[in-house]
Amino acid sequence: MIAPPLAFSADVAAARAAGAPIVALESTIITHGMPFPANVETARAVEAEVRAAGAVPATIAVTAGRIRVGLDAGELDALASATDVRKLSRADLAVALSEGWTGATTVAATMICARLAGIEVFATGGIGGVHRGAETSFDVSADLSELAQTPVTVVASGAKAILDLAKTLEVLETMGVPVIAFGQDALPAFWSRESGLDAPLRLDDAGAIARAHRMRARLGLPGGQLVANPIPRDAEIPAAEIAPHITAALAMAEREGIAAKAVTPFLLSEIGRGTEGRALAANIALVRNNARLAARIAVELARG
Ligand code: PSU
Repeated sequence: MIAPPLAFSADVAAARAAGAPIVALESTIITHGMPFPANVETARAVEAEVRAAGAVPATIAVTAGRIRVGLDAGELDALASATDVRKLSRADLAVALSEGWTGATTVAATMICARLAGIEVFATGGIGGVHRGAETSFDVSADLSELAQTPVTVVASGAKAILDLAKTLEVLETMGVPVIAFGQDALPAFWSRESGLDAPLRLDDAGAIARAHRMRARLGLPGGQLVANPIPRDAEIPAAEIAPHITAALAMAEREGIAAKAVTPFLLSEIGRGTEGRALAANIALVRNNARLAARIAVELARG
């Protein structure tokens, strides 16, 4: 088999050689999820959280026909300020590489790249899922089927609350994806700690999550785990408070005919505007918190 086109940063290459803990980070949140310069400041802060917890961050993106695993500060700046970066999911990855495009990886594509790079844990903000109205639009994120087939533990604050969370949970259950709430029974809802739904599973420490990850491998089960980590209390926007902003943004997306890959970035940006930046501040706090937990899980996995 010809090796996949991976290019490791010096840091990540050294961590791999030493068997040190590594946490994968995605790049769509940088290019399509947050405005400049908050995006690059957040990317740097998230990497710092991973390092502070004793692991090495590996931000993943695609440039010049290669999967970049680990970006240096200059590369991170360039990606964050570029305006022509494509959003790459599973379906786009091979074409983007064979055509030499510059692309940011979604949760699905980052999971694929992390597995190729031998990285078992990945932190993000919120996964994609079943969009509201999916019964007519059929808009279901490829993140869900990726969780069912690629063995990476993904730490997120649940699925984004712009989605239909009940349908998202149903699809994950059908596909056999463990949805594990961290430290509480409730499924978190991205900007809010509670969604009104309970998560099917709950674990209370990083070691237990690492043991469950290893057990899936021993059982020969394909796919990963979704760890649903609630946003820190002091950064939370209660569900009732964010709900009208979500409704308004969804109505505007409908009026403007926003579809497919453009939906999530449009909604995040509109909700950011509607809440005068509070939603963005919450998004930053939750992704940093997820990076901390992912690093603790990576440290436990590296212990063996
Ligand atoms: N988490 C965030 N912001 C984001 C994302 C995650 O806090 O923008 C990105 C991830 O890359 C995820 C994508 O895969 O949103 C979901 O997009 P879609 O709904 O089009 O599948």
